[in-house]
Amino acid sequence: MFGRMFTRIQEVVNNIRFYSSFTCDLCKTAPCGWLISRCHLNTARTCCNRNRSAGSSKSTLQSYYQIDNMANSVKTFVFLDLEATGLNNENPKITEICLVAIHVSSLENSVTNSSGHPQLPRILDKLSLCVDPGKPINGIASQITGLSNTNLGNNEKQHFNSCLFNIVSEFLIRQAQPVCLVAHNGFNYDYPLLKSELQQQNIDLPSSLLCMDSLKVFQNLDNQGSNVERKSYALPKIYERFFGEEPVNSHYAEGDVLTLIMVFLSKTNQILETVSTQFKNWGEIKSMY
Ligand code: DCM
Ligand code: MG
Repeated sequence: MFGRMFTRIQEVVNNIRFYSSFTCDLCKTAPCGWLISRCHLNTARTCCNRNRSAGSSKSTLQSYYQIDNMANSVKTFVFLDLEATGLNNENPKITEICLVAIHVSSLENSVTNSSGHPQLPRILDKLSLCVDPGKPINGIASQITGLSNTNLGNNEKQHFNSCLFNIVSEFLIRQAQPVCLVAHNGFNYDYPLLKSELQQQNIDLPSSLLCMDSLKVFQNLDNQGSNVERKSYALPKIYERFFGEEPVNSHYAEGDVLTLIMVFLSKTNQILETVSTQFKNWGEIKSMY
């Protein structure tokens, strides 16, 4: 608790030093001391001149602090994994989605076993659904996920539709707020793919929804220290390094989510201390295609 607070104070001081050394990205004027700040979507460094001229000084700064505060006070992490028909360059469609919601208190107070490894907390809220992608699943994707056009078709699974969107939305709304999504390689794969599917339905999640990419988080944690060794940040590899064995049910959405929760638990404190510097807002995520 005090650790998080101290790190936060250090971040604020560093941000003030960092931003005061730049010109404003929007009005291009010289820096104006402590009032230079990130815009509310974290995409530009904006200063008080611009805010004043736009007549929105207070509200822009307020929304910056609101979102920053949200990232510092996340109450629920929703771990997410998607399976799909293929990789990015194949304009994939989702075949399976899994979300597991864990309250921050269960992450902070996780129990360790006799070998000192964290134990999975009792899963309270979980959503796992398969989807008919409406296009061929590539051979490798089908082999690793155990999902084929035949078994999804025989089981009469529905396409990704507004009904699925409502289920996901309601699942997120039920959680203690603010919620932060966590996906491994999420900024490159899961979030853009989900965004593409939502765009095809002309719907979207709230742009203020927070999201993190655990692959980036683990890379950044290593780069902060002296460890510059080149190593794989694939989810099974991180799991193996920490737990000394292969994860089970890799490439099944639920299996990958449970593996992700375990690797998160292996570094809970460090991750929680850096949420405010690692998150994006859903509004910043671009669709995959
Ligand atoms: N994928 C693929 N080929 C691979 C690895 C993954 O087509 N060699 C696709 C299909 C998977 C999706 O990416 O459903 C998500 O990968 P993962 O199971 O690692 O979450
Ligand atoms: Mg997966």
